Amino acid sequence: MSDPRLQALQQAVPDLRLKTEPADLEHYGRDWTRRWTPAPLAIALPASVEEVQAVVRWANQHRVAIVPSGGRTGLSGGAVAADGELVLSLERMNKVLDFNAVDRTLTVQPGIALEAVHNAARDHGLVYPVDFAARGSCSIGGSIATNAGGIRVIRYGNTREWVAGLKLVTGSGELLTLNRGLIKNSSGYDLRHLVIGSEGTLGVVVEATLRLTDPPPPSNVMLLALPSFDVLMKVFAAFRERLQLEAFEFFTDRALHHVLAHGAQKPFEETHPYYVVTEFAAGDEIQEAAAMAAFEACMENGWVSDGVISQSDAQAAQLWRLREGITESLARYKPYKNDVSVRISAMPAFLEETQALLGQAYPQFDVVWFGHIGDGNLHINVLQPEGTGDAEFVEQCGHVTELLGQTLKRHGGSISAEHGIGLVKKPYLDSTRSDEEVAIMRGIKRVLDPNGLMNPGKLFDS
Ligand code: 2HG
Ligand code: ZN
Repeated sequence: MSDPRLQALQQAVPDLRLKTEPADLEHYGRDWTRRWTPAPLAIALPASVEEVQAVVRWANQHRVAIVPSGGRTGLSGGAVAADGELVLSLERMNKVLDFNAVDRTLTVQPGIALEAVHNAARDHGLVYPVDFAARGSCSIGGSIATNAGGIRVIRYGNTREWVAGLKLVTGSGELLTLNRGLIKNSSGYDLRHLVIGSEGTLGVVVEATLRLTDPPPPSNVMLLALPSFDVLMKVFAAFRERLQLEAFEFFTDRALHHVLAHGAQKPFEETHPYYVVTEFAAGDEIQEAAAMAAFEACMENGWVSDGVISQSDAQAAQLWRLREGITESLARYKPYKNDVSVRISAMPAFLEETQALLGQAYPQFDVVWFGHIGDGNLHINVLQPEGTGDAEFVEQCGHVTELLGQTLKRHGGSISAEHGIGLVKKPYLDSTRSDEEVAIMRGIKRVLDPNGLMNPGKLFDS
């Protein structure tokens, strides 16, 4: 460790674990975006809040930028360290600190995986209902930093709804204890909510108190085949008005093609252009009859061409794999990702316009559509055509995102629904946020991070 700044850090915090091996810099310097070459200064792996504070104070003394780092499963480049930053990995701070049965809260360190939170809640007969495919690898701190959504937002809302308290080490090294697990707290600005979704630009989340809830009633999973795009919202309405939906997700035949190529089991003999996976409460005969009524209404109207309902947990998991396996099945193509949202009511017009626009501008692209229809959130993955170079592809995809941004502006949508802005969507933030809003965000950052050291260059340029 020849860098004098790192020597000073080790001296200031003798027990701090530091890594500087090239393989570590490579591993901790990137997230799932894979588009930037990792080049961090070093990796710090603190084991306590005090160590985090000491690292941040050192960073202020030496003006070293910090990239807070969880599971690095992000898809917007929010956890990339490609410019001599210190990666502050929270992976050693991964414990459950407290369970409170009366408050129904779980207090955890930020580096704990989402799945470990699920398991800890289940051990106490409760659930933490935020859920998505990266559950095994992502950290709770990262999910707070992006206000992650996932597959059950339609029923339970985003991460924001479930964070009852936070501890934050600010960019100047102060420790803030925000909201302390209170349900009601009408005492001015709720700084907790400012931190949620701030992508590590205001400080480091070092502890979270999460709300838990009752386990959901027994449910069924149904896979539906749809003949066309324009019936999608009709099918959604038919199911939502009859059933308590836990999830309502869609994907295209192209998405299914990739998941099947990745080892999933083919659901229907025939192929269909669109598919829906929906999960709903099905604990009794009334609910089961309602599900059948929804299905039959869709069949009679010609909105659904085929369907299968899960008969066991194993089959439910198999059906879910068709949707949840999409991201992994596309990973080897290094797809360019878009994660956009509009109000549910604007979805039909937005979908139609966007499909036409992309078809016209880039007919050669393999565009894989899927997402959380029930939340107005679409994922549009563009795969790099053979023969198109990296630089050309990124430029074309930038143009795709510009077109999307213009369409989103017309429909009042957002350029990032649940993945965050990070580096990938930074040039397009103005499609969703006004200049005045961004100026206010910059001002807030200056208050909490006066030297601009917390994840600089992510979300916006300081
Ligand atoms: C999902 O909904 C995730 O599966 C990932 O948000 C989406 O890979 C994507 O574009
Ligand atoms: Zn998603």
